[in-house]
Amino acid sequence: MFALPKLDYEYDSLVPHFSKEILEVHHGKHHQIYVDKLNTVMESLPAFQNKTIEELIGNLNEVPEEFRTAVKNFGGGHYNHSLFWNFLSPDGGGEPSGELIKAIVEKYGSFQQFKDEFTTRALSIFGSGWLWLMPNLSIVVSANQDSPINGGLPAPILGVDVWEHAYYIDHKYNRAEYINAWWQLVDWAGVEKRYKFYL
Ligand code: MN3
Repeated sequence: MFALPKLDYEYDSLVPHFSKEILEVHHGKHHQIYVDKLNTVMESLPAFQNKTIEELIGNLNEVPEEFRTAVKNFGGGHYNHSLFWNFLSPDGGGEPSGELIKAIVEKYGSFQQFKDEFTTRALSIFGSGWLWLMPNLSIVVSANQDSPINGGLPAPILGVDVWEHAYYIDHKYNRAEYINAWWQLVDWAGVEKRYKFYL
């Protein structure tokens, strides 16, 4: 059975950038619902119950067709959100350092240019989805609860949830305001650790 991951911080630790209320709803309700629905689907898939979430959504073609969409959506919801919480820190924000900043500057010209491009891409996603930074520092979009690992790509090293449920309580329709708040929480030390893991 899959379980809602415990956060490394409290629901009120990300204030003022993310409110306690949005964490309560986004982690405590939305993410929990993906876990519950995934577990319900898994009851019909006894042969898959020992698989990790990565094995499950990274090999969707092995899942019987009648359950595939449900596993992709609820499994992806669980996987994507588990990454998302881990990308944030009460001590986050600012700029990366070390090998990562060097590589970002090499690819994008400057940290600001990278940030502008990532922000523009996040704002241009129509409807619900995710924007990811991949280990090779390319920027990848996923619709709905799809994930880069569905298509055999490695796990992203950073990403932002642009579903309205991620920001409506704090910012109503204003995704730009939310993305700006999100930048203040990015745990760059963790991003750099994952970046170096793939080097
Ligand atoms: Mn979400």
